[in-house]
Amino acid sequence: MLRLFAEHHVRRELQLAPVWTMTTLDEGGLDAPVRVSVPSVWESIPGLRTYKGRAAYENRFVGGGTLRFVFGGVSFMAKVYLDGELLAEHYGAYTAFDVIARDVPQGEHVLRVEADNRYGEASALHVENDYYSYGGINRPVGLQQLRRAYIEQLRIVTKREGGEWKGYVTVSVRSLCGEDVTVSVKLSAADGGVYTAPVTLEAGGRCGLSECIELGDVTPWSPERPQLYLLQAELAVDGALEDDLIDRFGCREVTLQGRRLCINGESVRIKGFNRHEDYGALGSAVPVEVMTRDLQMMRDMGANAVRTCHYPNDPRFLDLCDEMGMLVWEESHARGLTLAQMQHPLFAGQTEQCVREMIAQHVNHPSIVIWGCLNECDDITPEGAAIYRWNLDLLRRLDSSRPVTAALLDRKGSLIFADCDIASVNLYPLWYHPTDPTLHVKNMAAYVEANGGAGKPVIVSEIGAGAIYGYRDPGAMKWTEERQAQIIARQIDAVLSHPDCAGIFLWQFADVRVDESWFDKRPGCINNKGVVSQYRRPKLSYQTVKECFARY
Ligand code: ADA
Repeated sequence: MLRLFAEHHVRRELQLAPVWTMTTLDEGGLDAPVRVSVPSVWESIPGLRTYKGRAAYENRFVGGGTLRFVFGGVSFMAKVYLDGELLAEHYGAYTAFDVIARDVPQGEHVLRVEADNRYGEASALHVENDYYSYGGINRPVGLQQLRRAYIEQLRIVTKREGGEWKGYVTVSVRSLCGEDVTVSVKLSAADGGVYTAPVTLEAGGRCGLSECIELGDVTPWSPERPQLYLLQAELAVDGALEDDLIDRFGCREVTLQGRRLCINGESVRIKGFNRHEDYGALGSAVPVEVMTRDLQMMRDMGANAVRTCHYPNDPRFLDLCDEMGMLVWEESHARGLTLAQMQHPLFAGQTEQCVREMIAQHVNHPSIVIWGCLNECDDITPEGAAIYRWNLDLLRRLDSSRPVTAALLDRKGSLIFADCDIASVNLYPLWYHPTDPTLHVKNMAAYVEANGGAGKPVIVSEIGAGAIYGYRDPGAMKWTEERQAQIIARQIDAVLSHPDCAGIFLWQFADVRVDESWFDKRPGCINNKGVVSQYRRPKLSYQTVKECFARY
């Protein structure tokens, strides 16, 4: 399942066998094919812990007609073949893509996916970094059978007007047949329902339909009461029911009032974590059990928010955030790129694709309250700032219902505070430099105020310290759990006691694997600033965070 609820009652879903045959294709791989369950990453196989290359995944299935293959995520370059014929290619591990094959004869077929995690000229965003770009089919795969037309996208924006909740819905329908047909959509959401007027859909074309639904007596979505509703779209083609798409939504409006983020007019103080999709040997193919537990642990520590650093997350994780009332800052993919890297010939296209896919795929999640982009890239040269502006504007153009921001490096000279709705900075006082956190936060907020961010909410988008799990010593030297706990306590107090700060995202929830080029700064090739280990064992700082968050 790609989501945590049924997306279709009408569209036929076929089952792919969960275990595929994987063959490595490059040097350093295995001598023979192996059977692997999907989703997974090949680094979970001991002999492939450091394999950088390609692997072919094959799955035999029985089916026919018009088939749609949906890939939740392939890390990080994919080629999809059906019976030996190349059907599609996709870049980027963290967004879904689909492939449609028409007139497939009924019978047995071979689906082959080549995943490739080699850095190089073809990749501007996946580069050697302070997290790991795993290889494999790291999110679920779906197979569906379509008919003459299908619903490609469903989007709802909820607004409270005159005391009543309304859902502004747009549906995009795509024709898969060779003649013109008449299509209409029945939309149901909460207590409301509406039929779109029939329109002619040209052979092979697309059309967009929009309607406003009066939602009736609904309970608004809030962190305390995360009430969700289903939005169901049923497509009639020449009067016959042929397809459907179901999504979930919540009724809520996100606004900025002065220096605060508000949900339905109520101000919230963000107490959050940065969380990478990474779980020990399972890498980025994080099971739903772990996602659920992660969120429960964050809640237990008193957190109400999570930042999906530094890329769009698995929609099942976002589904859980919707259900649990966790506020999400979701961002497109890019971390720590220099101007030269931002001027890579593929950078503009790959970032744009990631932003477009992220918003199209995740826009209905009520938990997402902030869109972000370009973590710690070049915001201090005119060229870099222009790229930031372009990305921030793209986010706004694609969705004007949420504030946009970017987590910036802690330094002087940013040119883009004025372009962000929220000013966000990553700080590491007492870890990378010995500055007192209260003074550092005060200076940072004053700097933001004087350099384009006047009056804006300020978020400390990262703050934290490292600790090697299990390394304890009363001397509390660097890398001990004691030292981490002491530093984090002072950092949280410094941020949350500052009147300009709308919130904090601690760096980070759990330890993660990093690329080997970071080995000298990251013991064990692990970024160990987690308050829990790679396998979610709490460090001393877990209790510290709980106590500090409880004070605010
Ligand atoms: C940065 C960056 C993170 C991580 C962190 C750290 O702010 O955004 O990805 O590298 O620092 O651990 O130093």
